[in-house]
Amino acid sequence: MSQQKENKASQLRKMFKKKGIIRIVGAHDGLSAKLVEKNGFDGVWASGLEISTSFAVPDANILTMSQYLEVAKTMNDAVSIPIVADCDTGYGNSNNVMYMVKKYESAGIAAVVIEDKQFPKVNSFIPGRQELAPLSEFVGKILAAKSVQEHPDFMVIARVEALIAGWGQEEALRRANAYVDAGADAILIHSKSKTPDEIIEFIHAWNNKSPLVVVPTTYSAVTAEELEKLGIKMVIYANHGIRASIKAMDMTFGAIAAYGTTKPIEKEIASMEEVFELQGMSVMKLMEKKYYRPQEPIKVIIPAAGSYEDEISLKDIMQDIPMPMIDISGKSLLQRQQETLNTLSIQDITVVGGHRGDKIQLDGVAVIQNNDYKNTRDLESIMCARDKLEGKVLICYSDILFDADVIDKLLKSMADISILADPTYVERAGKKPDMDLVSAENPPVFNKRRILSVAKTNYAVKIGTDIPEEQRHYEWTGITFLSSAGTQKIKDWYEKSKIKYANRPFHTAPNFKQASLTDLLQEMIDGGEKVAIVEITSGWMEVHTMENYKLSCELLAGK
Ligand code: SPV
Ligand code: MG
Repeated sequence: MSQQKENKASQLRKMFKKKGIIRIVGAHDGLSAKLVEKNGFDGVWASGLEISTSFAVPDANILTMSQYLEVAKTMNDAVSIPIVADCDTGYGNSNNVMYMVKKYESAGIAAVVIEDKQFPKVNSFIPGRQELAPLSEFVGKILAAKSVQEHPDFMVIARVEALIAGWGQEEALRRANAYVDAGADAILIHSKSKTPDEIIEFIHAWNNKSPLVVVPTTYSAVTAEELEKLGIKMVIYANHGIRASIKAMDMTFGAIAAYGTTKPIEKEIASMEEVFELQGMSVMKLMEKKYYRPQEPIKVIIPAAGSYEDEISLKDIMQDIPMPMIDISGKSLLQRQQETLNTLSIQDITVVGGHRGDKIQLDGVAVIQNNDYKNTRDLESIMCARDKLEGKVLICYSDILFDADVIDKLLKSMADISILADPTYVERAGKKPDMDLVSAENPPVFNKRRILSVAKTNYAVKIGTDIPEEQRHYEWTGITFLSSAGTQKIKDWYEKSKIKYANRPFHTAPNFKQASLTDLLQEMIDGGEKVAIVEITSGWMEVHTMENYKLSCELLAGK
């Protein structure tokens, strides 16, 4: 846990107790508040005028309390300096004031300022309708506000609008006195005069009865130093942020409209680096290094070295084209595989070529050559991509088309080694003698033509082309998923078996060099490793024969 930070109300209180003037600046969102802090000011004024303007509505209580509060909260979250919130008249009567104080204080706002005008107020610089509330009513609001605050350092500042409304010095003093007597922590004496004269007159008469706050919007020539000398405790530059941004945006948009390009104004506006810095991107990056544990990326290995010489129907097309590059209705098979994998955020794809491997090319796909492809089969091709056999790996044959959801289902498997298998092979069995089949610990449950997935994890007992008829439960799709531990196991068993079976038949292979992945998996199963079956009944097809090829072209036409 981070160290307990000082309450912002206490932070502000300390400033009020210390010597020197407090300077705060108006803002209307997290960004403008951050710029106030960046420039070294003591606090942020959550200005009613700025917030209203940012919504493009008049500063006349058009927005609701919760809208103002939401923005004040955003500002408070964006900065480490205190927020002094402009709460207009308190959004109603004393009941509304009590609710407002509770909400603002619990949101971490250091102080609220309420003004003694009638609800709904209008901005003090709008001529006409500057109606003051009766003194006693406003005293009631201050008493109400002070009665509900939780922390003694939270401040309620009373804003006297008598000079704005033209009621004169005497009324201003009468009110200020009454408000401080009711418990106000400071008085904001507001003026729309072009000079500070009436403020100075008030200060002298006030005689430091409580801290004074001013908003020198109309008497802007006065300096903070002069105000400090006069005894002012806090000065609010109330609306300069929004006015500056209006001008900057308007000029920028006008220039873009006029030039038809943003080039001439690029140097006039904040760079993207400044934008990122203000967002807190550099802090986020630091935190990311510390805490972010990204999902381990999945690598894909596609063994694609074979020439399909034994597949008479494809022999002609395959003579000059490797399987990954075969065109399926306008896109190569590999591109279709890549697009599907990319939808699952899988980008790291390596193809191991052999026969016409020079022709395998696709942006974003790495290609490795199995130079001994004529004497080897897919296991050796997979091992050519040894560098990629690290962490989570998906191994997929080059002649398989698949839907993203079946891969997604496979990737959810918690087993170290998982194969994607289809039990509906029964209907297609017999058509292809070299079909890779799987015999399972728990055969799939058939009820007429409906199939139930076996609920618990099912494991392969046998895998390969040589499974006796009565034990054939699934067709293997040619797709395998390995966890990090699974990848390590594959490598370990490969090395072990290579020595053990050198120049000897290896399951269905006449020798180890000509082994398939299924031979290695069978060796592993026999040695006690678990190969989990992830069952699917659709969402994949192989492009293994001319018949398959034509069907895939038909199915994917226009896609
Ligand atoms: C505000 O910023 O909303 C104020 C100060 O109330 S002023 O607009 O100067 O009255
Ligand atoms: Mg205001």
